[in-house]
Amino acid sequence: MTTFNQRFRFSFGPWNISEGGDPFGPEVREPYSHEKKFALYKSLGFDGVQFHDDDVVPGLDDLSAAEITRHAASAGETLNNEGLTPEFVAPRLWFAEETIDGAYTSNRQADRDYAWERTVKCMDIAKEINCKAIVLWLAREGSYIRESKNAKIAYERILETINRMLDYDDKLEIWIEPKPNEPTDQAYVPTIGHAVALSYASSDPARVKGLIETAHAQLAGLDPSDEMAFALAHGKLASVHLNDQNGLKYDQDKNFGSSNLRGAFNQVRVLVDNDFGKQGEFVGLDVKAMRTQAGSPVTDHLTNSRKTFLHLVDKVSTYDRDRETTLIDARDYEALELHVLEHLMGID
Ligand code: GLO
Ligand code: MG
Repeated sequence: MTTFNQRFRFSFGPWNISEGGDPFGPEVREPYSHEKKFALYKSLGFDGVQFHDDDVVPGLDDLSAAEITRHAASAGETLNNEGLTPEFVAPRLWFAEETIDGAYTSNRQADRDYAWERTVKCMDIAKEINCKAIVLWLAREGSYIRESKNAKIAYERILETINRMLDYDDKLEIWIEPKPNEPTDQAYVPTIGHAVALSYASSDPARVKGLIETAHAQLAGLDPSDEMAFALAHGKLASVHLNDQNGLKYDQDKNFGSSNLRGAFNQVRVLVDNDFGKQGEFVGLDVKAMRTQAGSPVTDHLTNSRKTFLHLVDKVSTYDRDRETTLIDARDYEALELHVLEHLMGID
């Protein structure tokens, strides 16, 4: 019997309801406005919205500070009316011409100036909509060819930006979302270990945390549940982007648990065992709809991933831990592995 644990709150970003365009072909579904997306959240079982800065204020590069504030205030009102919580705002530092070769780590001073101005706008927007965190997915902070940048200087620039942000606003938290590659060849801050090191090196470590995405850890060749455990051990797991990935290829954002159910079980287990969510953390799902899916809007990838998460919460609570202890004590890991697999297959 399914006994869903109600304490978890879920979130996603408007980009997770997409039209199916990929680098090889155009959109295949009708566009769906952000306002219409917000109206869907609650009925899909989601309470939190993740934003890019220009999801809140479209075209913000061409707007004055006053115009940005006005747009953000109205977006904040829409969220309030829908009863939704803005979980974070992320500066989109990978679209504009100034970010072609990176933002904070671009070799050009003018690009770095743009990146800082855009980050300030992002922080102002977050404040206006009552959002407590900025996510830094450092998309183009890395190199396409290794010799093009000085990595030591790049890391110093990232840390300097983090400190400037902490100075600019004394309440906001900064959550770093590590990823080892794509769109760059070698990304700076590829793992949560790098993010946590930056946190401790910063001027206010308590406000610098991490957001771990399943697929990003897998692309780095790491076990996502161990990455989460590392962040939890340092009190620095602010959020997650649960999804899945089938091997080392482009970032797939597959449905949670769809490729590696056992890996998903281990992620849910580490979150449940460490009370993730009890301080108000959201379970974020960064999943992408299949291009083959018809209709508008397509949302099954979100509801199915949420459902899988909750089924796995159930699996965690019904897992026979006494038997696990016995098998660990006997160091019979062959039997332990079968114990886990049988539990996942519903055989126990
Ligand atoms: C891409 C990232 C991206 C971020 C989002 C929020 O690989 O996962 O989707 O999560 O832009 O910063
Ligand atoms: Mg993500």
